[in-house]
Amino acid sequence: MLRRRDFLASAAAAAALPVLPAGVSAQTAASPAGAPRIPPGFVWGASTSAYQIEGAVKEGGRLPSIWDTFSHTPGRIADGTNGDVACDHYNRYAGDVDLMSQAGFQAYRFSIAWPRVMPQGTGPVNPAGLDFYDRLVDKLLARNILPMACLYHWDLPQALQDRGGWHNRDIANWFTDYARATVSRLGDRVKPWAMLNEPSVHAIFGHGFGNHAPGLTGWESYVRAQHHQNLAQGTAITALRSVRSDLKLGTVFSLQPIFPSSPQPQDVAAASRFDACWNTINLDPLFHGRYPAGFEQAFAPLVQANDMAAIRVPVDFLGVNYYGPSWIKHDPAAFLAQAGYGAVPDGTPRTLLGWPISAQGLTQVLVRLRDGYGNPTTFITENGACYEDPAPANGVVNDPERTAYIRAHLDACAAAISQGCALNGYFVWSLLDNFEWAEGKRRRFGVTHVDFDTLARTPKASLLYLSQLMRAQGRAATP
Ligand code: GCO
Repeated sequence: MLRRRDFLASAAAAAALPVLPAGVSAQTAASPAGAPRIPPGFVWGASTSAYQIEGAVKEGGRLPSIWDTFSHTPGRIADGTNGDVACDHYNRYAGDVDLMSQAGFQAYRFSIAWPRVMPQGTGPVNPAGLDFYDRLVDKLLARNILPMACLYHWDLPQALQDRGGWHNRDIANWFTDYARATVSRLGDRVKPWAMLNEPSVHAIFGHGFGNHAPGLTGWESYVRAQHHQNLAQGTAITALRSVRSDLKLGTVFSLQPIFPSSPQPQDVAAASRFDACWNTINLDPLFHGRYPAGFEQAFAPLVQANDMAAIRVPVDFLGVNYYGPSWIKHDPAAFLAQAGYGAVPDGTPRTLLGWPISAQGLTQVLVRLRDGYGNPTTFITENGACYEDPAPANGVVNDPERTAYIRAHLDACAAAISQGCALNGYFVWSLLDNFEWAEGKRRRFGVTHVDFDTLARTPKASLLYLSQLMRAQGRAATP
């Protein structure tokens, strides 16, 4: 566990390292001249998800989720690992909250594991499961960190998958019952609640490509999973409004600019279809009460009389997960509206996963929300990057590329705010190296290094950079 003195010692050591972007020293990083122009009142947070960090998959009455099943299926995870132990956050949460507090985070976005709270997915609540989140929330509040909970980050109880999962329309009610039980217990202390994490990504990868749990494939499967997530999200928001009046209810979408991989008309058209399937398949139903133009027919067999009204509900905030843009080409073999990943322009910087980097794209996404969706109150609920990190040395991991990535994206946040976008905060993905889904533990996104043998936590230079900024901004925010 990281103690305050160790943390400060690491910080001092890191300040001597050339970790900051060119022209920005450790001292100037936190100064008004060197820092992104983020206004006072901005919320600085860190983000995680349950299956990726908690471990303890058999403790406290938890039963398997679809990710337990999937990760234990040979060949599904690149390095053969699973989330059985992950970061053991279930048992080490107190140290992790201390770490956040020492770094200066003001908020923490985590997810609740449905299979802890309702192990069978429906029916009786498991008190021991909720007790864990009770302890976590109390610890956060004791450290003056605002909890933001997400009710679903892809870990569906396996028992519900066995009943059809997101293909079964009943899931709107199953999810709402689970949401109501969880919020009834924690809503006295947790106010911001996100319903779903990235429904389009869960539909595309989990129910279309099949490279994520539950490993289902094909267009029909994708459409069903997408519509029923939209419906569950709206139904739950409406139900939670009557649980308490002081809740802030929202949801989290992955949004990104989509570009055609060539000026050919068929690639331009494919990019537009992919944009619908990734971005507006979430945005249009929630904010406008309709599916994107050209997709109404595909969804028509599933949409019942009151569905679109149930989905179009007011939200108090929108969480935006942003990593980078995609370039798309026409691909007759692609299950997703014949749109597939195409060539990325030469010279485009990329992360270790090959994901193109464009900080400007983050500003574009927020401007799109401003112009097309009523400029909702937003938080960047995930932003971060995967790189090959060196081993810890002198109590720190030197990750200059991740630090530069974060800095550039904070500048993009500042640009969006200056253009009138209602952006209220930034949650870095992720607090900890974790179980990165199909990539397993070999791909790291953390601002804190986790040794998966000893489970020791070591700050990365990117965390120290953020810490400097947060402390400087925090001071600025305090009159
Ligand atoms: C997502 C998920 C996260 C991932 C992160 C990096 O955006 O895919 O919300 O759980 O770990 O994005 O891939």
